[in-house]
Amino acid sequence: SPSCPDGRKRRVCYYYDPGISNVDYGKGHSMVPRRVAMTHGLVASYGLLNDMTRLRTRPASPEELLAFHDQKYVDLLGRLTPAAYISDGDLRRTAEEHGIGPVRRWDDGACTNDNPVIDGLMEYCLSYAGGSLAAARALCGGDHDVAINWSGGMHHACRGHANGFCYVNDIVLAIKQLLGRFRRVLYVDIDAHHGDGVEKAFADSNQVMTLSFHQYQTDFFPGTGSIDDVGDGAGRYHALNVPLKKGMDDQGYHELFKPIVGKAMQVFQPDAVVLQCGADSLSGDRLAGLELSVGGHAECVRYLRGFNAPLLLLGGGGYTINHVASCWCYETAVAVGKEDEIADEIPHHPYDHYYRSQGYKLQCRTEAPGSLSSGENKDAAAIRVKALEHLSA
Ligand code: V1P
Ligand code: CA
Ligand code: ZN
Repeated sequence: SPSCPDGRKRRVCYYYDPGISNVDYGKGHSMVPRRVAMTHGLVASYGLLNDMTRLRTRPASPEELLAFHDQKYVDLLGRLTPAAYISDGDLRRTAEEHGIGPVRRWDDGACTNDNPVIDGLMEYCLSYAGGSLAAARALCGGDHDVAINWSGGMHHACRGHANGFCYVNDIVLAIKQLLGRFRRVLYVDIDAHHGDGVEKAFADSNQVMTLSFHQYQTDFFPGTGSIDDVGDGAGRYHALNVPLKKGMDDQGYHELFKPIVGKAMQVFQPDAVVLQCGADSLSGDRLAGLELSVGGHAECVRYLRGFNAPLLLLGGGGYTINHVASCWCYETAVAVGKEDEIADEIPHHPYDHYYRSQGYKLQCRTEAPGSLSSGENKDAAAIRVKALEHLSA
């Protein structure tokens, strides 16, 4: 198959479980797992499946979750169904203690809970965690350079607690798997939200550096991840946070991303890289206010891929689902080195009605109009200086 634009070929593997299209967080919930099925539909319609090895879809086992999660929480996930939640008062209280339910509903039946009790909860968790574990194993085996799981990237989940739409933390599990083979792992998080669960899991480790770029302002979830939050103990300066103002566009973002990630690569010299590609940092997202274009978002993938370290690509947030699918499809093309060949016109396929509002175009080569683009933003420059200082400490 043809070589990549940078003259090097990448061996790419890809995980997709069609079961994701039946996962439903409830009416009116922002998280729509069907966006992963839409991504897969686009990837298939562009013929990109021919350029990747499809990973065998083996779900994780409950025991594999114990590498990070505690036994009580894993047992709870295994027992929790909507019916049991209603009929069993003890189970209901335990679930609520662990951040799941209550399924408060508006009059019209809309869900208002971040982490509702959903049908097939455990299957869903084992599927997306199994995907990230399989992807990590493929990189450990050394016969793939890039591994992709768009259903993963659930960065808020804690050891014994669901948080921010995330029930199990597939990223922590995958990084632990990678540490079996690689000495140092760099985690980069471009989701609009702070990657708090992953940061906390490795806060005292100097084998894992976590680096999150996120919208940061009062009232924006989860509220952590200030520039001064740098990890503790042996892990001091191995956690790095880049808080951003809403309205940040491609140009402003990359004036931070490239120097900071470049410096992290240089000083930390990771043996593997994990990139959480949350697509809620795209312009027009229903929850967040950053203004990246698909091209600007994918530039993060292109930039990190250029370092030639084993690379794990995961999904995450993303709430305007046609934009999410366009973005992750284009990033799949970047991973296999076909970004220059992919047509802007979306091929006919079963989900194409979702792309009507974007003129049936992927819109991967246009810059989003930003509001901070006139010259360098002062606050952003100060953040860059501080982050680079932390990396030289
Ligand atoms: O702000 C909160 C709640 C209110 N506090 C008690 C916590 N929740 C946010 C959660 C956002 C999660 C983002 C996940 C990710 O980083 C990774 C997958 O992208 C929240 C928001 C909001 N606007 O921030 N929940 C909801 N909106 C929500 C909307 C509809 C139905 C249920 C929840
Ligand atoms: Ca982030
Ligand atoms: Zn997010």
